[in-house]
Amino acid sequence: MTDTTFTPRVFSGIKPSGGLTLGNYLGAIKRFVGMQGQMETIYCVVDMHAITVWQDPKELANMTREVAAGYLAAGLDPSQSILFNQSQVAAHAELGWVFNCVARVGWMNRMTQFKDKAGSNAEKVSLGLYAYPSLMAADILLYHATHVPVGEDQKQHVELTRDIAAKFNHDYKTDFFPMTTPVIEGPAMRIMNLRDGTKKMSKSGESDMERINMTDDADKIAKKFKKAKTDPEPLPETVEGLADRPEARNLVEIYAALDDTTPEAVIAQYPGAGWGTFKPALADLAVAKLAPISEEMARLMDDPAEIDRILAAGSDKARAIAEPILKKTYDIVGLLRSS
Ligand code: AQP
Repeated sequence: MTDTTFTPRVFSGIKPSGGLTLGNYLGAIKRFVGMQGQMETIYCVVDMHAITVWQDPKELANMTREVAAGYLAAGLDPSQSILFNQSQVAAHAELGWVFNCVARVGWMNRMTQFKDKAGSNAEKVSLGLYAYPSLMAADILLYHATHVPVGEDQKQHVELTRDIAAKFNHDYKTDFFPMTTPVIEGPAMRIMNLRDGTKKMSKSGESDMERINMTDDADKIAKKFKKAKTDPEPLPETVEGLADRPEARNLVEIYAALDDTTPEAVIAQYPGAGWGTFKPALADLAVAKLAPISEEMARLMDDPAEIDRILAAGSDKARAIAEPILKKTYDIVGLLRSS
C-alpha cells in the first residue's frame, strides 16, 4: 500500500562495486529512467555501500563515475532527476546511525543477502556489510521517498526499511517517516547468471562469462550468450514449458526485457526454436540495445570532470532535501543541536 500523506518521490541507488551488468541495466537503470517525469526522482551512486566489501581506493572513484555514466547514457537527465553519490551527502551516514539504534539485531539476522554474501565467512566480513540494510533505509527515508524501484533481490531490504520507519514512528509517537513501497514489476526483476540459472547475475561474480557487462562489445556479448548454459531441449511451444528450466527461462526473460515485451510474446515469436537460432537472435538484440549506451558511456568517461560536476550539482540538490529531514529527526530523537 502506498502512503498517500507524502509527496510521491522515487529514490534508488546502485553500488559502484564493479562494472555495471545487464542485471543492473534491466532490473534498475532502465526502469529508473522510465520513472523520470512521472514523479520526483532521486538516483544515487551508493559508494558507502560499495566499501562494505574491499574496494581498491585507486578504482573506487572511477567506478563511481562509471555508474553515473551508466545512468546518464541510459537517459537520465540531470535537469529532471537528482543524480549524486552518497558519500557527498553526510546525512546518509548520520541517519544510518540513528537507524542502527532503531533496527533490531534479530531483523538483520534474517537478511538473506547478508547470508548469501557472507556465506560461511560471517565472522570475518565487515560490520558494515551486516548493517548495510539500515544504511539503505536511511538512504530512502532521508528523502521521505514513497517509491523505490528495485530488483527482486532488494525487496527484503525495502521491507526492512518499512519496519524501521514503523518502529521509529511508533517509538517516538510520530508519523514522520513514510511507508515506502518497493516497485518490482516487469520481466527483468531477477536476471540470472549465464552459467548457473539459479544464481543472480552480479557485478562481483567470479567469472566474467557469468554476466554481460554494459561495456562489453558485440563480439563479447555474442560469445557469452553462445556459451551460456542451457538444457538440451529447444524452446517450448508455450511459456508454461519454461517451468523448471531456469537457464532457458532466464534467456527468454532477458530477450523480453530488452525488447519491452513479455516472455509469452517471445515464445510466440520463437515456438520450439533451437538454441542455434535463439541465442544469436538474443545476442543481436542485446548488441542493438546496449551498443548506443556503451558508446555514450565511453564518451562520458572521456570527460571525468564533467561527470564530477554533475555529481556535485546533484549532491547540492540532495543535501537541500536531506538536511532538513535529518535535523527534524535529531529533534524528534532529542539530540541537542545548539545552533
Ligand atoms: N541480476 C539482477 N537482476 C535484476 N536486478 C538486479 N540488480 C542487481 N542485479 C540484478 C538491481 O540493480 C540495483 C543496484 O544493485 P546494487 O549494485 O546496488 O547491488 P546488488 O544487487 O548487490 O548488485 P550486484 O550486481 O549483485 O553487486 P555486487 O556483486 O557488488 O553485490 C538494485 O535495484 C538491484 O535490485
